[in-house]
Amino acid sequence: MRFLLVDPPHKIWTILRAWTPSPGCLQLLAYLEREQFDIEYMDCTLNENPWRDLEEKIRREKPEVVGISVICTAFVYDGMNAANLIKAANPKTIVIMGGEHPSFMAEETLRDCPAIDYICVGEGEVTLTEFLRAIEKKQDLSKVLGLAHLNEKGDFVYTGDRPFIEDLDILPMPAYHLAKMEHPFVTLPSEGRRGLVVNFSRGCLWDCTFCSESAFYKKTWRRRSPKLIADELQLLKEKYNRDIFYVGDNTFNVKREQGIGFIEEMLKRKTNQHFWLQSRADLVIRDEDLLDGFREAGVYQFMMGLEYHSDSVLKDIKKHQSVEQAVKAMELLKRHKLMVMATLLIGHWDETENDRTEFFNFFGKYVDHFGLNLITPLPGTPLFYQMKQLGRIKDWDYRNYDYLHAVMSAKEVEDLEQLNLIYRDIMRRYYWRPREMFKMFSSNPILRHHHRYYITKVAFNIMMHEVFGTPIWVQPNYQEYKDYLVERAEGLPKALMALAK
Ligand code: B12
Ligand code: SF4
Repeated sequence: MRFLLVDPPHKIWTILRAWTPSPGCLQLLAYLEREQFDIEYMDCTLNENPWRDLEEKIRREKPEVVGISVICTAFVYDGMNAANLIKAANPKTIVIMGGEHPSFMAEETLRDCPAIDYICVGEGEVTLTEFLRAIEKKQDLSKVLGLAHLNEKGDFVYTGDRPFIEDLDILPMPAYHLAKMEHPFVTLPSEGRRGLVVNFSRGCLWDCTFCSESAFYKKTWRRRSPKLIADELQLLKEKYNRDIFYVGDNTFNVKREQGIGFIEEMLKRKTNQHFWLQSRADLVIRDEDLLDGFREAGVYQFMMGLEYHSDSVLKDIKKHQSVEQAVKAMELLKRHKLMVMATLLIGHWDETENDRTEFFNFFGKYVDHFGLNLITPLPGTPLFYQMKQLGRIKDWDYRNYDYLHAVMSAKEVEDLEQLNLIYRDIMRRYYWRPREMFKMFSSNPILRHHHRYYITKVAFNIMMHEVFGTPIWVQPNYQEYKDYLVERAEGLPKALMALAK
């Protein structure tokens, strides 16, 4: 039986003009490969003609089952469009979708897009394996946990929660050999080195109200052991020439031992690779004595969700962290010559202009990288249900659920476009300050490169767009699905046009 896993056509990560094969997809593929399925992977974003190539592949090869991965809410329409195209190209193909958003919104997604036959709710490896085996042997799918679908009467059916894999070390090495590792988008802009996004753990033990990861993994945390992490990194160095990484783990050092193990392994391997890790302020403080070790092991930056400059907001979003801890963690990182990236949230309900000025002055003083976001009620999170009930969600177009667009109003700012302008204005004020300009000449090569890249490529492009109306950069191979349908109008069923999102 042939199984094709599709990462549908997306816009690449505009901020860095980069892309990465989804670590979750590569993990799924490796698992299926070990189970000896006949598998293939299509990361459409990297194709010359993403929609056409997908359609032609389905027509030509007619895989029995196609899996579609949707890891961000903002990508869900891309996934639905892909499902519609696949069904139009071969109605017999069974389509299963997986990922965070469809897991949380299974019924809504199935009803919105009848071309999706099943949704895998939660972690995919075991559910997908059992699903494919059951299809192969024509067995009863109701026994496969973690599956959602609509029955003949149109009722929503869910087979029940699939328990998490207890030990992530049983998973094979992600299937990098199936990814287009040499594609020019697959990197991170960083001082002549080739980068990649990797992932070594799942979940987090905290429960910040806006966090979809904590909700997806039900406040649990599991990790690959440091030896396997180091094996993966070594493979990436030796076979794929990768030496700089954004480690996507939500909270890398939930347990102190994870940090200690990582440092020991990386010092032993001497691969001369560099890492940007994510953590929390309280954990950075707890592991102060490990910070030099982290640096020597190749870590150059910690990204922390510091979110806001006031304890009342931190309490409101259940950060379980104080402003004092944020300051201490930033100072410690600086003292140990590690860079500070803060992810921050504006657009809170009670926020005033004065709050935003204080916010800007507070974080502007400390951080090397300013990860500004607009608070977003991601489906599945406590914030989503809270805001839905309060009627504060004003934009239901999931494309805008990317932290860069306002989708909820605030008490003083009803208009979402106004909030978007406020966001852009803070970003502009931050990056056009002399302090940030000087970073383009910093003696720290990574900081220098980031700021040169960000200011000359991204900020300058946006400024030219705003002042002279020149187009915002878009990747050359990106095509809106609607435009593809127009191009193909003659050859596709008319009804498909109406479904384009
Ligand atoms: C890699 C990554 C990316 C890559 C995208 C890679 C890709 N090909 O899609 C890059 C770096 C480009 C990226 C960008 C963004 N990202 Co991102 N990213 C991640 C990251 C770090 C890892 C994802 C991952 O692999 N996880 C590990 C695997 C094991 O989990 P998984 O992907 O959920 O997959 C499992 C299941 O969901 C399921 N499954 C998944 N697919 C399928 C398919 C089938 C058929 C089946 C059966 C099962 C299944 O099985 C998998 C294995 O168990 C996560 C954070 C995290 N730690 O997860 C954020 C995350 C997914 N990103 C997020 C966001 C918001 C973004 C941005 C929108 C942010 C921004 N403003 O820049 C951008 C948008 C991109 C763009 N076009 O501009 C959010 C999504 C939240 C949400 N619910 O929408 C996350 C969760 C981070 C966060 N906590 O905020 N991202
Ligand atoms: S600490 Fe970070 S990963 Fe953990 S729940 Fe909060 S936002 Fe999510």
